Amino acid sequence: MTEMLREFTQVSRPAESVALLTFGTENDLNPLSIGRVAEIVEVLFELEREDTVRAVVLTGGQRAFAAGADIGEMVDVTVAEMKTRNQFRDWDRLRTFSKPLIAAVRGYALGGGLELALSCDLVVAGESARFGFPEVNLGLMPGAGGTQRLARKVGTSRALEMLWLGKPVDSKRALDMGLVEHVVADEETVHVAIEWAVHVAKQAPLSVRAIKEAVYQATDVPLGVGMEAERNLFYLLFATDDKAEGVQAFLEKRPPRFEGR
Ligand code: CO8
Repeated sequence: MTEMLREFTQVSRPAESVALLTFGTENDLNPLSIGRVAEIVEVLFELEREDTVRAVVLTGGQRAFAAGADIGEMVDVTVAEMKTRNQFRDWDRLRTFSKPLIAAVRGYALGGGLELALSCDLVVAGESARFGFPEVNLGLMPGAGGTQRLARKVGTSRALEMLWLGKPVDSKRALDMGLVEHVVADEETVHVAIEWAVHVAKQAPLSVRAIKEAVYQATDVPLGVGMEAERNLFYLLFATDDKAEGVQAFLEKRPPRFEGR
């Protein structure tokens, strides 16, 4: 059921507590202009504010998830203009999205398109998916976190291989190098991502959120600091109704009913 329609994005509810945000069109390359990224991020934060949404799937089209930034917006632009434009404000905001965000990628995920996929917590890829950072071919480099997230996810050498060669990798190689979590037939991609979202959405929301926060600390801070953060989040969960319900349900051998409190 479609609930809100905008220029570039569309939201539906394929299952209870799960929202599917589809952007672009099936057969377009879906280049990400600044306005398009702003729209995606704005819609995501509308979903962040909705209590009934516990997990979100983000997908593009069949030909492309997104083939990168809109190159047309980068012609004859000075450093000063780029800085004034401050297009990365939306990307920084995206980093604070607290609910589980799962990308379902078919076709090209290049440049800014791959950065968008890497901004998601998990990536389910269709067999047709092609992942790459071709910026080097334009005399550029990623600017929306691509070098950082890629290196964290696949290691520095594989990151350099992708970034320096500027050639896309197929879905099988992407799976082998840990760039994506799962590869399925194209027609199953969104469905499988939704299944994962449904599963996560059934878990205790405050646990899910705390786990996300703790896991991202793992790549940001020294081990001792990360462990302390984990412990504080662990203690905090003892203050939740969901922890009481989860433990009680286990003892009573029944499924838990988590309310996110
Ligand atoms: N931006 C604008 N237009 C594009 C883009 C793009 N990223 N990609 C393709 N197009 C246009 C082409 O110019 C062409 O236009 P026209 O029909 O007017 O000639 C049309 O789309 C179709 O393209 P092709 O004929 O090339 O289609 P193919 O199917 O032969 O090839 C490819 C598809 C492989 C995707 C090819 O188009 C390609 O290599 N595109 C460029 C991909 C690229 O370089 N992406 C990186 C862009 S830079 C970037 O993302 C930096 C990120 C910085 C911050 C993040 C911001 C979002």
